[in-house]
Amino acid sequence: MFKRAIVRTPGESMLSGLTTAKLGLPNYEKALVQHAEYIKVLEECGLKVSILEKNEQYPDSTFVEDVALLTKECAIITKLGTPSRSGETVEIKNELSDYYTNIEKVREPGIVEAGDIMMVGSHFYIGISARTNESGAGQVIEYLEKYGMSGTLVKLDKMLHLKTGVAYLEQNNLVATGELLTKEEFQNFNILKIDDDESYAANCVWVNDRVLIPKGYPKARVTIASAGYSTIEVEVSEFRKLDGGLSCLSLRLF
Ligand code: CIR
Repeated sequence: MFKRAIVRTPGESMLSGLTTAKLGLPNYEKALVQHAEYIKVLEECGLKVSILEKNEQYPDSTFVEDVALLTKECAIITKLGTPSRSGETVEIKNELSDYYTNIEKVREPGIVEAGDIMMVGSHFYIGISARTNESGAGQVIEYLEKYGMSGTLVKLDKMLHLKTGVAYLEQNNLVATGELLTKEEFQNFNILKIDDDESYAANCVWVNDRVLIPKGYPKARVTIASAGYSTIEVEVSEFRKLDGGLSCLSLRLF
């Protein structure tokens, strides 16, 4: 179960955030409303939410999930894989030191964004993508092993991050779409398939027996609800315009 979450209010500079989505510029006012709603939903799921101040210097800094991997035993500060985001990790260490005594850090030539890392109990699947390389993933696995956990690599061809297309919902249930449906590594899970036309909804999040899913993906919602989950829809259209999903907007702590 999660107890806390860390989020960061988006700054107006989000309008110049990185994107491949071709959905137009985000509307800042709408993004603020959606972000506030996201926080409310996390609170509804029983989490105490720490809200970091916006940081205009980093247009993508609202996507806090990428800056650290949080496990039950340690926090691992990542090394973001794109120059415009590389400074985002600097202040997170202070924030995490309130909750963790064991804080590790990925170093060059490694790059890792935690959107590429999916937790399944004490095992972590790490996507090798344009943002996470083998050196970075290898360092993460070493740290995990140091604290009695484990990790394996999953090579990605198309997705921005591993969790762009896959989400673990506990009880062996895995939501997946696109290239991740057929990965050998995932064939022992009960796969809940998300169709290509709703692939954005594959980035959903299990939070204390509820599943947060983006608003506007009815087939995905039925698929997840049919597996026995209570779903909560959250509107995140403005973050989607920057390739960001629901999971990217928070760091969840035990
Ligand atoms: C980026 O390209 O870095 C941001 N615009 C979106 C990051 C989304 N994060 C995630 O999927 N974990």
